[in-house]
Amino acid sequence: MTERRQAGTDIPGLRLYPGALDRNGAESLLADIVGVIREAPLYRPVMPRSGRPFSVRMTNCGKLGWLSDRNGYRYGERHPETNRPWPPMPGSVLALWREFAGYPHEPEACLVNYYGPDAKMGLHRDEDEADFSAPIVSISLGDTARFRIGGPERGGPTRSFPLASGDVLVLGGPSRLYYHGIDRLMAGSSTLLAPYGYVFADGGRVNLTLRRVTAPGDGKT
Ligand code: MD3
Ligand code: FE
Repeated sequence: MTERRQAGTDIPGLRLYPGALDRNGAESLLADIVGVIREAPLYRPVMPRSGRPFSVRMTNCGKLGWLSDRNGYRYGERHPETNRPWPPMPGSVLALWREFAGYPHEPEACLVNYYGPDAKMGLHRDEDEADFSAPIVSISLGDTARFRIGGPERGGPTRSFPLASGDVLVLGGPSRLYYHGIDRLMAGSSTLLAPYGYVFADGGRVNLTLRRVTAPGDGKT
């Protein structure tokens, strides 16, 4: 029998764990994230300079949160609208980092992206962190998305594969700095978000990205 190759395994440092979370695991993680959103509401960032709104809404948990506004991209300690510190990372989120990151320091940021049925994210690199030796761990919840990844240069060849609810994707090594984005959602492909219609109107997808931001060893983290 020919072994089916797992999507993306030829991208150096990328590891995909399809269905790493089962339905119960995904439900319980999502409940924890709804708790985060209660403390730190989803808001709509805008692009630097142009002020053009993102189609994705965002919030964060952990010590640091990723922000975008007219002044640029950066990490900060407070929610831009409530001005309160980000809520702590739930234990369920920390446990996923410890299981999948293979990195001996705690994550400092968990960016929560919410995609309504028509949201997408253009090709970009994650380069606002001071430590690229740590991987990024991504967890997908809800509707399946078509994920696109290229290489280290803008304009190079890209390929795409689906990210479904419960999938964990780890971006380490060279892939940590590759261009990537979300083309579109397969709207209605999951019922996971349905109980939270007051938070996520029309279903959609939640993606968590767990990150190191600062170089480790300068504190006790
Ligand atoms: C590949 N998020 O938040 S997750 C982002 O589905 C982001 O919300 C997408 O890109 C989302 O910055 C993609 C998968 C992912 C995350 C980080 C990466 C892929 C990556 C960093 C480098 C290369
Ligand atoms: Fe990204």
